[in-house]
Amino acid sequence: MLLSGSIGWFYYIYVEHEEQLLTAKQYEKNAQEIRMRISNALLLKEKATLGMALSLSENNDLKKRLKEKKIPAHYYDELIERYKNSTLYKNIWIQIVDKEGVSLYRSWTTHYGDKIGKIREDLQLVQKDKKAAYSLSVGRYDFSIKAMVPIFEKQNFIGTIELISHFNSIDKILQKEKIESVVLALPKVTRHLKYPFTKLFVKDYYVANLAAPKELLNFLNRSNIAVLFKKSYTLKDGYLIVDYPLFSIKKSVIGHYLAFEKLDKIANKDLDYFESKIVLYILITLMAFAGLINIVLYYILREQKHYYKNILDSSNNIVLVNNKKEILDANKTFFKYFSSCKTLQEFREKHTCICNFFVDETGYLKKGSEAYSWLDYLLENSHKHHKVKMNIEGKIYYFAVFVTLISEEKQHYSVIFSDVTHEEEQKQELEKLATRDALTGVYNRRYYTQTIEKEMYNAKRYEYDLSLIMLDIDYFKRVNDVHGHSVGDEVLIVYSKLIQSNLRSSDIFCRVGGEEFIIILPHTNAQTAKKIAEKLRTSVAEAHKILDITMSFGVTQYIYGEDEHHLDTRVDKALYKAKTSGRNRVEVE
Ligand code: GH3
Ligand code: MG
Ligand code: MG
Repeated sequence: MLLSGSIGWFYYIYVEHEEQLLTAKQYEKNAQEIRMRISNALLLKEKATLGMALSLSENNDLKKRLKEKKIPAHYYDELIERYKNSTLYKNIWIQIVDKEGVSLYRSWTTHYGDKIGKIREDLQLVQKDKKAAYSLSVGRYDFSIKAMVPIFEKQNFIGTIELISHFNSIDKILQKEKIESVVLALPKVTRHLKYPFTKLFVKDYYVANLAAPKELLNFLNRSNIAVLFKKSYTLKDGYLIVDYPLFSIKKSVIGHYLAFEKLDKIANKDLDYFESKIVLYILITLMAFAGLINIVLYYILREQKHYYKNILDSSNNIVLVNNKKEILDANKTFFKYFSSCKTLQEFREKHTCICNFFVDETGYLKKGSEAYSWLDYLLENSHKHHKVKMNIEGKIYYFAVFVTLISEEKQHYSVIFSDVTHEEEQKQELEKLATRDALTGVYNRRYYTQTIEKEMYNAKRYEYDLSLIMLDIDYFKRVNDVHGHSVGDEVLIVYSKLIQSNLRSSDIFCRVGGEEFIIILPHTNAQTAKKIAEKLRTSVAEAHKILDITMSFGVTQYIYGEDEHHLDTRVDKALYKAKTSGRNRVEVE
């Protein structure tokens, strides 16, 4: 009694505790990943801007003008344009500062002549050390990423060139992963701003990224912001909020990169981890229990049969004593499940084997044949863990099964079935969450990536055609802008239903981005896929649901042996072609 009570208690405490621990671990893992992304994006940007600043610092005309302390407004526009065209960075600004720290030229304004060196400690340091550096800092105009390079003429220090870029591009990189950003400058530096570039503020904090979503700014206005900086991550308003402190060149915190990831996106809990923990726990309890049974049976089986019966009856698990042919004994719990039978005798008369209740499904124990039964299989694979799905009187149960030999001579075994229905259902729910998109219910990007790989492998191996259709709503941004985000969401839901209803059961429909979808079509060539896409296109264009919308479609067929990247690029290209040649079209590549 005491034993099974404590096992049951241990069970619930353990699993519940594990679940909480798991969720916390998952959040921590996501938070770390996000911080890594921010850090990488910043580093890349800093290095690139530094490279550009270095090349500019060698410009002779610039040196000459710097010495003369006269650079006309917009003088370097053309040069900057050239940089923009030949690099990935479309938003760069330059500032040229003389050796006294006076700004002589700013590419974004005609204001100059102020002593910027006074408020910018990063600039002071470069002027003093005469070494190139990159930093994050707040000046009169913005909180941004800066690369500063000292300029020399014949060994003499004559000034500094500074290349500036914004957090916007980093924000964009993160957005691709569905992570929203709000970049804040602390109040103590925000006060340096005279002409704030974004004109966005929350409380006394300057917002340094133009695309900071309004709803998040409203949320921050309502929140105690400083609390967010104290924790590795915060869960609030359906978001996982991750803080990445931004340091000045002197290593003091001057701002914070706050990343927001929707919690429903993180439904992808680490299933394997979850499962292995449950199984481990089951194995430990069952082994302990089975071991105990062995000992009990060994010593007192004959003399004190009632004693061992008591122990077994008090267990929450079904405990059976079997030989290879039939059940010889069963504890009370057995009759809780098989309640239509009052005695073992009755059960044996009605059912030849408990295995008749097994549901034959992959991942679960099978009934086997007379020559090689489920019990044989269990005995031969006792090092593995086993689960069985049973349909008992119309109700589905899942059990972990454990078998142990109790008498070699008689070939008696004890078989324990431990009910794990709750855990299995929870796992299945998690699995569903992990593969389905929360808004539309269609498969998500994670599922797409897993599936396309498998489909490509099978198509090549069994030599069948495989095609992809990529679709994207036309001018969807306008829908959001004009009618609001919730109408946009509604459109996504209704139209993905419409698409799904037009597909065959073998087609796999996935939402791979905001309003981008991919359909995997096994056993389909490009010609047929094009016809299907054309059918989808007309049914969308003629649906008139919520709003009149159209979609553009890209179609491509898998070429045996190519990798996923090539396939994705081609279907993307086809979609791009459909977009650029007028939208509401199907294009094949
Ligand atoms: P195009 O014809 O070139 O595709 O134009 P577009 O306006 O559709 O351009 P784009 O594909 O770049 O726009 C995607 C927009 O989709 C941006 C974003 O506001 C919106 N969006 C992305 N995900 C969601 C979502 O889950 N809900 C809503 N309502 N809007 C979303
Ligand atoms: Mg679009
Ligand atoms: Mg799009």
